[in-house]
Amino acid sequence: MSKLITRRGLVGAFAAGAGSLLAGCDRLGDDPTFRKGLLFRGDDWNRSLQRLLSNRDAPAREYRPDQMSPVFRTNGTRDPGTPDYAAHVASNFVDWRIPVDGLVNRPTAFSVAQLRSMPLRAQITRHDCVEGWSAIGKWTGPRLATLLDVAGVKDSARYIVFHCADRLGRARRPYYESIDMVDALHPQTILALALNDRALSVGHGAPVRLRVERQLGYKHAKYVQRIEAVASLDGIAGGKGGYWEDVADYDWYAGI
Ligand SMILES: Nc1nc2c(c(=O)[nH]1)N[C@H]1C(S)=C(S)[C@@H](COP(=O)(O)O)O[C@H]1N2
Ligand SMILES: [Mo]
Repeated sequence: MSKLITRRGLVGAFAAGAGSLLAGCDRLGDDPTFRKGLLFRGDDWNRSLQRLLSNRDAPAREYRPDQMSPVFRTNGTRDPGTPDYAAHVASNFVDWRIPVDGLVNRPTAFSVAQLRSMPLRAQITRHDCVEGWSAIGKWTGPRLATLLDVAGVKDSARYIVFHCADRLGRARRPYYESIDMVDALHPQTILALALNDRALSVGHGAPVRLRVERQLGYKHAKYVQRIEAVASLDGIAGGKGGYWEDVADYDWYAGI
């Protein structure tokens, strides 16, 4: 979270002018977070200002089909490699279920078929990995917001955590990632079922992976097997909100 924290100084400096900025900004009127009145709730004040100043609602750039990369490489885990995952591959993920739980009113487990039957969004975006490569591809899937709506995410939820089916490193720690509600509800945040019009390959995170455009590659959790709404990241694994955040001190907010 270092970026959020380091921006606080900046945010404070702009606070005096924020009232007039807010008044002139109709765009906020459409936003569920703002409608719920979160904006003026003490602790969220800085976060909301930070969002306003950095324009966190802005869409990521989308590209034309002719700009798509001929090859989209894979990175990190290329196959979770467990007997359980192999069985799901063999049965084409018919029994794969993604529970959405934690701070929700109606915990719900979604099958891949259910996700496929939701309104789907397709977006051609650029993936940027910290290791120094990028690729442009077309991702298709339902918005995360749709699932959160079905499950009835509570107002007390501040983060959405993605628990993955793979384990990494010598310690075999499970991969996981998390995002805040600004990114969770963003229209381009989807649970991708397909890359370039084909069902996700094992290498790219079959059957379901997160796309959180405007953040770096490691935030895009592959092999999503559980989605949890939480008020704090403290109790989860190393407490820093993601596998790489825990083991290598990567920034939690990996904005591009
Ligand atoms: N579950 C899981 N998700 C993951 C990773 C991983 O190792 N495990 N690697 C991350 C990194 S660093 C990148 S760059 C992208 C790579 O996605 P791709 O293999 O589809 O190109 O996945 C991200 N999501
Ligand atoms: Mo990456």
